[in-house]
Amino acid sequence: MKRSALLLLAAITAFGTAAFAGTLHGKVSGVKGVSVVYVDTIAGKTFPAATQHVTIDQKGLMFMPHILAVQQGTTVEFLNSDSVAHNVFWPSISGDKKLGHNMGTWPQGQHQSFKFDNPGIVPLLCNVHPDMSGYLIVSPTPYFALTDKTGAFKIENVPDGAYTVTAWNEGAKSKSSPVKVAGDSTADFMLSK
Ligand SMILES: [Cu+2]
Repeated sequence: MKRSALLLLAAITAFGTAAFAGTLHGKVSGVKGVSVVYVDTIAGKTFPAATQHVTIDQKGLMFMPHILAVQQGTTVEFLNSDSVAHNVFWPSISGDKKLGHNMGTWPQGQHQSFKFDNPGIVPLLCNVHPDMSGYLIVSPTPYFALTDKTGAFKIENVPDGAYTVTAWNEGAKSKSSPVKVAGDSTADFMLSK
């Protein structure tokens, strides 16, 4: 009797860990180019600190990549690969000017690092070259993805639950929607200016 109860408990536990997460996929439409989709802040939930470093290059008078998404707390290394000096600054994060910052200006082959502890949309600019722009999306959760050029996205391994999911595109207003994840789930977004 006791042994069968233990076996049942083991079976439930094994089934539970396998079943309580899924892939969230869908499509962002109404816009051109790459969009970013991320699960917004989850009340009462924290995540292991992001230890990964990522690089944004300034090459050919462009930010490369033009759009990058990272988890909150990630350190970004801003590299200059051009023969001219570049600057990196952002006037705000998600419109909050208090979070604006100027990294300074540096020559070819050098880089400067910044740890992004505040989530939000970081519009990257260079005050030497007004035509240069890039976007860093700092996601408050590890559940984020870039879309492909058709707008399709896939966020893997999202635990079952009710979330607010936000879709961002540089040419449109961001949109946030309540999304219920139960195993493999879908969420579609229609963005407009
Ligand atoms: Cu520049």
